[in-house]
Amino acid sequence: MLALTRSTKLWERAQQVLPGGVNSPVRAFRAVGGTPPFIVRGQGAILEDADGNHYLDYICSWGALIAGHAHPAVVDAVCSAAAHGTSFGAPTPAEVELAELVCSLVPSIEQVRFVNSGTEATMSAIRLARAATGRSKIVKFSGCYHGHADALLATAGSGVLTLGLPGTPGVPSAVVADTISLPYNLLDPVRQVFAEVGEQIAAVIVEPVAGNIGVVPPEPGFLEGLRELTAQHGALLIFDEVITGFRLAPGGAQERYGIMPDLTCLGKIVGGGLPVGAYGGRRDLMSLVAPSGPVYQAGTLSGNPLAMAAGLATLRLLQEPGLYERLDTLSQRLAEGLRAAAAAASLPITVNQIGSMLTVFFTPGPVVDEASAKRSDTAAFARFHRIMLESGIMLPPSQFEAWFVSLAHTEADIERTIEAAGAAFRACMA
Ligand code: KE4
Repeated sequence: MLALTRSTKLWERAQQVLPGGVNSPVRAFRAVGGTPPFIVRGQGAILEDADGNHYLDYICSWGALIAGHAHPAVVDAVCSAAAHGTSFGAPTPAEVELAELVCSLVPSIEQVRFVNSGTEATMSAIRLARAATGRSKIVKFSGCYHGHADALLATAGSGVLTLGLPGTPGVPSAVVADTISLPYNLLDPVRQVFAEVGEQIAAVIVEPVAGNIGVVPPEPGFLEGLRELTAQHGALLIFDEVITGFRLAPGGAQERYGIMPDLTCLGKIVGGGLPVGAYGGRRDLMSLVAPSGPVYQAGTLSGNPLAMAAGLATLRLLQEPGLYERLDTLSQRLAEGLRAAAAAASLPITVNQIGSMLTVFFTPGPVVDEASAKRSDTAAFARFHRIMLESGIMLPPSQFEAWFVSLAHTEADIERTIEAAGAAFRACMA
């Protein structure tokens, strides 16, 4: 049994002063039960909690820490930047350097604007798409999560799906009236909607690989179909690559699948663990953003030197040849090992894995959209999560999230995880 004395005391204090004791719902362990360990430090792939327990980490700050925790290059860059001041509210060299690097890496991005979260990135991209097309309707996909901007909380994934929340309390129905939510991985409903109201659709926003249903890769032809339909009807295609950006390839999912969206949203890795989001795309679109154009969007701390330093250090680390192949190899081994361990325990699971992101669904599958993901046995997942935590392995506390492998994970970590999962699967079946 984990000793969580200090975490328990912190948890009691936290719930007095923070809603649900957290600053983001999924961290509260509501879906898996128990007291969330309070983390005091991370090093590489290892987290340490307030009671001195250590965990092999597959949350990786929900995907941001692809280089692992406290990577020396990132820490040095942030400390050096901090020594010269944390924010000036004025242009700085670092934001130009990071923007140039992002534009060189992401195929569709000719110009980029930094913001402070993935939510800000998608919210701004939607506003830009509506301004550029003069249209109001937005198509999204059930189970995909694009942050908590009002218009995008309809049938969202991640914490909304995890907690079974009605998607949009507090959001006036008028705000989501222009949001059309369709099943992921099906083109016919998209064709139907375009046939009916295509001239009113400003954009289709999609996670090119869904991470917030749990990991659900696009079926062959799905992304290509969205590209064709949006081009055919004068709507924009927005790739929300907050998770997949710089994870699935240097140029993200759009490089891996060879699809050019009109706008791309970024977050997580681009900030190296500090608060950075970004949206970018074709120059003719981005030139509409204030002050070069009329579409207003702003932010006091956007592009601040610390966050830019962390992002630059992280993206530069990812330039080393062979890193993405290593991440893919380790993650494929993990996925295969989990499948074999569950089969040995006669436990029907589905493991969806692509690049260094994966999810173990407690259902025979296949899992290709929100509806099939929701067939998962979330109680079994909760038992599995608890047993793995007791074994010193920190998994995302939700059936509907992605596990992430970082550059700090080793072959030995993967084998340890597979072995622990085998024991946990057997215990789940007992
Ligand atoms: P943030 O506003 O949390 O930086 O980004 C929102 C967002 C946008 N788009 C995608 C594809 C995302 O995955 C996210 C945020 N991801 C969740 C977990 N999958 C963040 C974890 C949390 O909410 O605490």
